[in-house]
Amino acid sequence: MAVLSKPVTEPKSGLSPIPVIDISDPESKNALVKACEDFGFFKVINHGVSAELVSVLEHEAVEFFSLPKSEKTQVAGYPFGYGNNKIGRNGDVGWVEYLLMNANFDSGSGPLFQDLLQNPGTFRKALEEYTISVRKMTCEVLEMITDGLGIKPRNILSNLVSDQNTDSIFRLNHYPPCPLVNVKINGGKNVIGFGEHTDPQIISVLRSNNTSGLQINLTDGSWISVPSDHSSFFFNVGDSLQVMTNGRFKSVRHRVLANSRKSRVSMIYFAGPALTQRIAPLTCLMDNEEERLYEEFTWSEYRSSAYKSRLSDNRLQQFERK
Ligand code: GA4
Repeated sequence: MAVLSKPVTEPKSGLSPIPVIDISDPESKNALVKACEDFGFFKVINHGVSAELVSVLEHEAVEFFSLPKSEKTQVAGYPFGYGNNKIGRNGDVGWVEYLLMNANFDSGSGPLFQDLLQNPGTFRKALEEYTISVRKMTCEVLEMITDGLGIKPRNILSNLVSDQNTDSIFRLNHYPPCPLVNVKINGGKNVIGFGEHTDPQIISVLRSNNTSGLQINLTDGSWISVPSDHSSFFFNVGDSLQVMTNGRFKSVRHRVLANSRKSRVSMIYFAGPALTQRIAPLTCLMDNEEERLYEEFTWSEYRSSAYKSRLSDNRLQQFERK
């Protein structure tokens, strides 16, 4: 199926400008803040997440996606479950199949495919261990960010994610090789894996295999490719963190281009707050005369409005203060 996007701008050549942050060094806190301000995006190394854990989960994901379609569609569902080509409910499509699930295993609402696989226990265990470990790393990063911002308490952001009612989700994406990738359709539009969008949550943590495709949008409007790196994690600021920092951090637009030769497998942890959490600019971060750029909302309100939108919409616009 051909899936269309706006014409693709060629990425800038040369060395990648994407900030690389060593989180084993507490001094990285200032570089982290700068990355969130300048790009809303950074790569994390020395993260402490076990490579074994990652590879077990990737193996399970590959096994799942190689099942016959008739089996995968047995766990199709909305919002959680298997999906193919359709993204969300409002007409967006992409060259992608995926599994979306609740990442809060504490809430007892883990994934829904227990009966599907030959060895469902292994898949579930890998998912649970991975999300627990990635959540821990995410909390460390958020605490380094608060240190870098010079605000207290240092768990003011990490608490949102470690809350027992956290509304965090986990996504496994499989982008099969796309034979149409170099074919220009409808006047030069290209096939897209996952269309441009921002993430509604606080922060998202992506890990992929060594197939490229991810691009981010810079503040000057140009797109750059993110060189793949299977042993690192890529973080992107979400809309909610943009609001909490009163626009100081950028919720980065990103997209995935289809690849003509190789499969891309990515795993993304979307760290979200509890549904009742109020999202508003943090007063401890604002100067005396600074104006609040956003109206306050609860995560539940924002999530429902986001899920009614199209992928590429500017979802924060309606919450901007006039
Ligand atoms: C983008 C971030 C996450 O992948 C996601 C996506 C969700 C979906 O795939 O169902 C949305 C998209 C995402 C934002 C706008 C709405 C909802 C698709 C869509 C068109 C799971 C999420 O939380 O928001």
